[in-house]
Amino acid sequence: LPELQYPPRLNCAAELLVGGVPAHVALRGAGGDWTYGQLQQQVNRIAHVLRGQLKLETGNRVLLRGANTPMMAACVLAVIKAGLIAVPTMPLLRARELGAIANKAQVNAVLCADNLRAELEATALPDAARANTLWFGGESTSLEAAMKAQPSQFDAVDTAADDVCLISFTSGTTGIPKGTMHFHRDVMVICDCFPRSILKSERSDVFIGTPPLAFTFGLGGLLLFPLRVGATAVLLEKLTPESLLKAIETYRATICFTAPTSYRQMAGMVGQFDLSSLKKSVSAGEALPLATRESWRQATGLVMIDGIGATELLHIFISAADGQVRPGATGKPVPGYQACILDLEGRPVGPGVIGRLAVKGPTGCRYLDDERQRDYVLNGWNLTGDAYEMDADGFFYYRSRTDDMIISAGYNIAGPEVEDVLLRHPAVAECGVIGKADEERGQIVEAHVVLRAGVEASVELAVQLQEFVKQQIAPYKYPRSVKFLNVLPRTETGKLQRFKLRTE
Ligand code: 3SK
Repeated sequence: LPELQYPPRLNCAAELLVGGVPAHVALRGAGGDWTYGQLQQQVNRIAHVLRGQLKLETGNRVLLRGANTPMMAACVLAVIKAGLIAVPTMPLLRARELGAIANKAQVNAVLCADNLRAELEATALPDAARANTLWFGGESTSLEAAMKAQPSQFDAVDTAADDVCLISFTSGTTGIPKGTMHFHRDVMVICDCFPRSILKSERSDVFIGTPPLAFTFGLGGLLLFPLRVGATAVLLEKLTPESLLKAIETYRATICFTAPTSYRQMAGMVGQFDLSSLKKSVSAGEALPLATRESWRQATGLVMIDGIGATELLHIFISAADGQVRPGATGKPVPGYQACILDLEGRPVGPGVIGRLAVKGPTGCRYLDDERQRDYVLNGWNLTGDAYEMDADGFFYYRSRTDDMIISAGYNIAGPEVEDVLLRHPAVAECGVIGKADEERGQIVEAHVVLRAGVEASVELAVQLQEFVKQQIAPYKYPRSVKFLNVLPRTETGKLQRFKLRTE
């Protein structure tokens, strides 16, 4: 088990920033490279602006907006090093959603990338936050201007290991945002669990990927984990599957973090790129279909490291790598965490029975002022909302979200199992499978399918897809209804919003 012992006074940003050799490159971005020494200085100058110019006080909250860039990373670290609480927000959020977050979190200041200015200006912010808004990343912006006059040394504010340093918002797959609070200790814990036991990252690694820093999957994978081992992180905006492959080649990246959909798309194009530097590919944010794992393996020779995490628990808590990977399973609890499967009454069930996943460990759910805390934590166990099954060897298999289990004519059908089959059909680019109310069967299986470029939707193709499913899994699981869409509704973090498919 990892040690996970931290001093009672701890500032996680300060702790992470001393991990790197000053001359070693910490961050690489479109605008150039920052060594650990330069990153430290930038962070210190921003911290001075926050405390000295904006007069923020320990525990104040700072809304952060920006795509993945070294400057955005420096802002997150500076807020925390200055004893304040970072409230990162997804770049694509609109004024309405931002206003709800800013008010719920009672933010006192905002650091916003210049290219996201319009939406922030349209947002109803608390008055103090409006007055304390600084812009960065543009031609002549107020944060960089203010930084020029600041010293490059800053003594980290003395915080307790269990002071909140991060409020991370999740809209989850249901659309109603919840703020999850995390301590300085929690940040160190996630750096010392998954990366040490499963990823086995080291100083020579170059991390790259797509999840936004505002999503804890990206914050960990593309900033905190690399800093903890003194490695390099590549932070790039607007990566597509193709430009991510190109960037892996250009930056000689060794570890990639992205979602299953992205791996699936990249698998079809890898031949055009030199990926010889890539050693590890981490998939999370959504369940990994076996078909995607296989096509990535065939295309690259790499065995993907799958993982399930949650904003509530900050990062990945079940995963596996190397010889521990069992096809179809997410893996085993990451050392430090425990997991079990509960029935509807909250009693543990044995191997082979589908139930609610419950997780306990060194991080856990602390919602900001939200009644849903009562539903998420039961006797110290976090109920993540996932339906899972465990085998006799302790491997955990994802079945569906608990509210996505389809019950049709008395059969329990997991939507992702049907999706996995459909994804193996050459015409299918993406799909989402849901239960649709039906008088006769209670629910029927309905598939929403996005076709590959150049494939025409037709009744004949729908029938072909139905037959394809019947041939591969129990015929009662086949989609009685097939709908063709141009695009699937997803959250900003890439999770499929099945509730939207139900109302289509
Ligand atoms: O929400 C998720 O799926 C997730 C995955 C990995 C790490 C962190 C998170 C929030």
